[in-house]
Amino acid sequence: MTHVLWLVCGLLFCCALSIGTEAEAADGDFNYDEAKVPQYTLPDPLKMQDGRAVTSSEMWKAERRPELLNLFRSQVYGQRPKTPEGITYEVSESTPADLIGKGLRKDVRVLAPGKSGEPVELLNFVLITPKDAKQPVPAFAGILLIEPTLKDLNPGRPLPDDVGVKLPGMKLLETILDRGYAVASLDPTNFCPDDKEKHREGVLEYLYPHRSGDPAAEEPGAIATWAWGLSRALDYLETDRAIDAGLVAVIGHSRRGKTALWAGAEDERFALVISNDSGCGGAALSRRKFGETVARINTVFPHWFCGNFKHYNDNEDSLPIDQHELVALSAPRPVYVASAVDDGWADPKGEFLAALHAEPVYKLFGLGGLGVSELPELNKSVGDHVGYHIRAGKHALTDYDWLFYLDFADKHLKQ
Ligand code: GTR
Repeated sequence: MTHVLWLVCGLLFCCALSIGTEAEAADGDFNYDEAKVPQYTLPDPLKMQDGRAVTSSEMWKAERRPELLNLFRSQVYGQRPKTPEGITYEVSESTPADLIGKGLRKDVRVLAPGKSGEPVELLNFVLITPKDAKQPVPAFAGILLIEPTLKDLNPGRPLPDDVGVKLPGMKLLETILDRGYAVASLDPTNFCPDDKEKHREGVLEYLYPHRSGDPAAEEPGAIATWAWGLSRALDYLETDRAIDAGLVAVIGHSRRGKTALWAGAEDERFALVISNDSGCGGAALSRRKFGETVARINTVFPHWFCGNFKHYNDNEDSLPIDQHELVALSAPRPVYVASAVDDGWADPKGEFLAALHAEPVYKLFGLGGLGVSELPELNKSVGDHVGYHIRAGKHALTDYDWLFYLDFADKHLKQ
């Protein structure tokens, strides 16, 4: 079936839930005019800080990648939280009636020893696997709200109201399962609440009980903490025989799209990386200052990034990195960046350019990038190891986006 037909189906099922309002800050202080984008020079991903050229994939892996990763850790997202000893899992299995026999659900609690040795929950996630799979399956992992399943099966459990991403209805979930993928969705509510006052009340309180306030200089912010949580979910997936843990794509939308990119940068076990409408601090180039800016994001969400990132408020040109190098940290694994045309706040063109300027790193590995140098037409997926599309419509993760991601995953994970 073509994508167009799928789009029509998607509309008919009326599943896609936009979270446009969450991301729209219609405010005269922000630039939405391409003519007013300042002149800027991007750091060269293939130039070491000491000026040496990166001339081989070996040198990228041994020298430049670690250098960039450290710069993003110390200047943008914060250092990786430490992983405690003695992690165990508690898994409860159920067969959701609303998946019409297609899916098996596991609720996984990741536990670590508390003060007096008793296990305490660090995080929890839901895993839905295709029920009749004959062999371990690839999976998508992210902070994704599998709303119908959670709501129907856990009537007593409140839905995180700020997750924003909804696997839009059972039709999509069925499609994902029918195409042979599992889905793992981390719940940030208690793990690392998306709240500037409360973000420490979960795992950060457990790991660093004497700290408080906004993240200090290189301390992990919420994005780094969520990304770390996705790695802990992946640790579990490595133990689950239903999953082929070498074939797990990390995916996310908006703030969860920023998280997916950072999770993929930090943890090379993720085989594929997908960022949907991730915007500022995600795929969008900071130096363009189009839509949301570094100063704005650090002011409204002071808990997302490390303290040092605030030095770049209204000072983007002094960043030692830009977000094309975050996209490049996925290399040589396939990476997909997507935008929505009415999502100016996230700077679709800046997202595209970050994907484009990640290409030289893929070339170093002999891999193809986008294959185009201008924004492609609407609703058309381009690219080889770097994928991209710009969808008609608003800020959202829709069925339509998912169908491109499924195709991209089929191409790269199912050879
Ligand atoms: C907005 C924020 C964006 C984006 C969005 C979302 O308010 O400014 O960076 O992450 O939220 O997560 O929906």
